[in-house]
Amino acid sequence: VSAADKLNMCMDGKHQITEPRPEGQLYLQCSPWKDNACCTANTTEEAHQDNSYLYNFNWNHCGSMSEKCKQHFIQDTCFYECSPHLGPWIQPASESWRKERIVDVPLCLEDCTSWFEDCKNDFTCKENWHKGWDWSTGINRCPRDSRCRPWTEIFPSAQDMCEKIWSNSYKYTTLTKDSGRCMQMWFTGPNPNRKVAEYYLSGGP
Ligand code: FOL
Repeated sequence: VSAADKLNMCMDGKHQITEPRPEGQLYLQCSPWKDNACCTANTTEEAHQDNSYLYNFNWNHCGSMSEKCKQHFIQDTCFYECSPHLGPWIQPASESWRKERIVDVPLCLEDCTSWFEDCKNDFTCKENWHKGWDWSTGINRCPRDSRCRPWTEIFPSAQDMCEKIWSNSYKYTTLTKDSGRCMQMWFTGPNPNRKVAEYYLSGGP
């Protein structure tokens, strides 16, 4: 894949489309990606549902997740499914459900810390949400050996959460949005992440 292509491409995941395209109807929290996206309108509607068909993933595996926490997981889903500027961080994946994944995407400090702050009073049972669930009922439940515990016992810091929850999809950074050198999960207006990808493709720090 050439550098020019890496600037605007979709990962070969479970739901992403082959090439980015405008999609006028993206739902609610995913609407910032409407001018150029790797997701469909259907995917973005599903992203806002509990136990959606995307991954049958149950946010409420330790009692119901707080609304403010859930908003960040919805935003993460929008970012993961819709982003056309993840090229520099796309790697082959070893899971059965996707051919490619993202690794070490430098996440802006504000997005990681606000996510952690809004979830830190919730409960969970696992630090890696990609693997090791009990799927016997069709949605993920905590396995017998993983009890529900306060969020901060599983994730002592924002860094732990952002990096570990999706097996290092994200890298924690102290870079702020105004740096132009970190990826933003939350933005309004034109996608600021294109320039960030451009920076990393042209050699980075
Ligand atoms: N968000 C971000 N930023 N990065 C991601 O990689 C990501 N991935 C998902 C959602 N948002 C993301 C997908 N989540 C399973 C669990 C979670 C999941 C997708 C699939 C799952 O089926 N886990 C099985 C193992 C399956 C396998 O590896 O073959 C399990 O053991 O629990």
